[in-house]
Amino acid sequence: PATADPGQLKEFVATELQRVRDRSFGLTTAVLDDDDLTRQHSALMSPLVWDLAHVGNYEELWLLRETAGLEAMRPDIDDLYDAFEHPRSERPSLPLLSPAESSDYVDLVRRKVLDSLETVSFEPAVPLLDAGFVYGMVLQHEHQHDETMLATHQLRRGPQVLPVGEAMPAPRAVTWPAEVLVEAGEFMMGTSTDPWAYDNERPSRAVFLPPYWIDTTPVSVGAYRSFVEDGGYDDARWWSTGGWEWRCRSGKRAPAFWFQEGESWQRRRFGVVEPLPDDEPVQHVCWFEAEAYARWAGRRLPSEAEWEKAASWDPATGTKRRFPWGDQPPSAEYANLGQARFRPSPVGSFPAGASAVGALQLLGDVWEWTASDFTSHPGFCMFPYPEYSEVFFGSDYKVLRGGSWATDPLACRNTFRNWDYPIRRQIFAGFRTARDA
Ligand code: AVJ
Ligand code: FE
Repeated sequence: PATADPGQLKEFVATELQRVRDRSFGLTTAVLDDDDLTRQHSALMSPLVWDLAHVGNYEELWLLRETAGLEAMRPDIDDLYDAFEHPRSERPSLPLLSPAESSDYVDLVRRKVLDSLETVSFEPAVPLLDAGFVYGMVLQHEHQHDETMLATHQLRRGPQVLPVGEAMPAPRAVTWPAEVLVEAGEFMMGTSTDPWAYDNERPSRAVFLPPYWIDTTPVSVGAYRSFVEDGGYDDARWWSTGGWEWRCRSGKRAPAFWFQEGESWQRRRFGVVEPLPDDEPVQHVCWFEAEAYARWAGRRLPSEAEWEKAASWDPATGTKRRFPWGDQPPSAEYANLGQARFRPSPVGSFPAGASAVGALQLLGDVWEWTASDFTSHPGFCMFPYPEYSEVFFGSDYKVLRGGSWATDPLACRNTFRNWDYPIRRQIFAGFRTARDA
């Protein structure tokens, strides 16, 4: 939020609540019939109607019960929409609300939220309300589920219902250096001041890193295709033990949604088949594939500290930026975010979005796998509930940074941490590589 004034903050919250809800309906009831909304398109994903009612239930929990002190509207449905009660694979067989009931439920919750927003006070002394934190949490939650719904759309078979976006012309022919140098030194990692940052991003602390080189842009489809065509998937040398196990068990030979027709490579994207665009960042690769590519290229994945320093640290001034280009909010000139195009932009786009060290496309386009496990950072303090991040800490999940073309500007920043299993390919994830200097 750009303001500390409570009146303006409320106006901002109300506008953003409307904007995210338009987005959610635009991915569900506005484009799909009841059968499509209630079916499970992949065992990895919830039926879309589950996501819709789940965001309403989460909003009710945090904004109506916890914040406004209201009674549960539908105590009978809480269990159905608790992500920890039922794994995704079970969700289609639950007695879920129908699409019409779900949309009525989320509407009713929302009307009560807007009523209570009028009288709520953003008390700095109440951590949930300080700077409207709990509203920011609910807004980001719905945007995160909208991105998950887009991944479900990508897995769905059937005719196209989403805009696929025009192919973008290649960016002006500037030849960027392949990599940029980040000098040795301390930087401030994480944040203690960003009002809507999650617990896992806090607190801000000094981290020393030796010098390293990091790719100027994410790895392109063309570069990744060279790895595929060089027999990369048949050569155990490039793969970690876990990665080779995944490769053999899964039988995968290329990123998800790629296929070959004769000599030419195609991909399927939101129900449309199109030639594989060599100049886009590669997406739909798992962590094991990213790691294998990096080894083949004689490089490695950056740690999340290396990623964050390259994105956020201005060595000239010794200050941290909220976004790679500075503290100004994202716009079309800086980054490809917010499902504006339904695809990544060509590598080398957005020169105005460069970080202080000259790296491009750190925010938007594709999430970037890092070498790091999703662990707590020193000084971590769980807030406001352990199931957002604390229960996922450990060595099961790998950290992704930066946000994709499907991530809303409200739900990303230089310190934001995403995570997933190293075998997952349904998210809009690619990577860039690094090496010691
Ligand atoms: C932060 C994207 C990993 O989707 O599992 C949604 C976000 N948390 N509902 C997820 C989340 C609770 C989370 N990620
Ligand atoms: Fe959720």
